[in-house]
Amino acid sequence: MANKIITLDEFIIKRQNDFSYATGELTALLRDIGVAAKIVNREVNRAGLVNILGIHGSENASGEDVQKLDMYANDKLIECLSNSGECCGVASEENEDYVEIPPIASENGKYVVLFDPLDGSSNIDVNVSVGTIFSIYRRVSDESGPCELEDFLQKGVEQVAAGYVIYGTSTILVYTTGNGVNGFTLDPSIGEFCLSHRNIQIPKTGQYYSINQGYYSKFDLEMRRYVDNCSDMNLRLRYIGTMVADIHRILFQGGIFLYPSTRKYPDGKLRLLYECNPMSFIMEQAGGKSIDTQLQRIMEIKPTELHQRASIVIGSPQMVDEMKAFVQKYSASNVLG
Ligand code: AHM
Ligand code: MG
Repeated sequence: MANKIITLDEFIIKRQNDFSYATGELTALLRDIGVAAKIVNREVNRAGLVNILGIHGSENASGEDVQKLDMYANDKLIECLSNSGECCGVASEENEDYVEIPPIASENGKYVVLFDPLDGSSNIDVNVSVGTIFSIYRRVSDESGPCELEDFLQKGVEQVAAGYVIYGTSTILVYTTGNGVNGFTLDPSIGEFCLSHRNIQIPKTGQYYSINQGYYSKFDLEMRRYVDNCSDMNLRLRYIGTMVADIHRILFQGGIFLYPSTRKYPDGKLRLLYECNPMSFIMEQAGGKSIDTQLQRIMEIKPTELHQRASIVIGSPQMVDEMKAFVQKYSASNVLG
């Protein structure tokens, strides 16, 4: 007998009890994100037709303004998250400041959602995978009023859910609520995300390393030595330039992804709140590890601003431990001369 298909909506409802508040609020939020992901997916798949339908910033055939895809994704997420009344505010990589969401039926939402609407935007125009990353926190400010900055500046360990969508050869949504990680593949024929990867576990070690090696001369000495070591060990280098896609590979096949500090980005390039924390929550829930190049656990960093950047080393637990030991040993031998 064929396996029964479990849709994302069914799964979210079934697993509602995994979540400590278990009131259905988070369920509604995750469903909103699922809807936004389907809409963004449709547009990403039409991106190649942009020259027929009109170029960004111009008018399309129907006389409407054609938006840049990342702004389109941004607007759709905000629109969908405003629907259920569970969310009192959102912060996005595309917006300077956070956006308050007005209450529905005069009840303020209990959650805030942070996201990178379209990660890997340099890959959009060339038909290479892009993604959406999201992170959900329970608000800490008084529920009788609008959301406040402190709701967004929480440590990654406070996340109640996080996930990503990869718009690749197929579209997959992966998420966690702190009880393991599951993946859902979009079946375009029925327009539903269907459970395809149950309880994802990252291999303890792997053959891949992923870093923009073009910046080699701009890395710190320890990082250059570490990269040399990866090459000496005959690890395979893979770098797509979309964090979601590079980490997706590593999650399934094992390996390590690094975006260290460079001369241009002394604190790293990737955003702590929109990229590093959610991907770290997923990775840790799948048995992996995630630290910065100061060897601090990413999810324990206290954010001080919305667009804060962080360096990141994330992936198979053994490989992150080896990287840490390598850097510690190398820095110690430098001190000793
Ligand atoms: P974006 O959110 O503006 O797309 O930037 C983030 C992306 C990541 O997806 C990726 O890992 C990184 O930037 C690539 O940067 P670089 O081109 O410096 O290697
Ligand atoms: Mg990004």
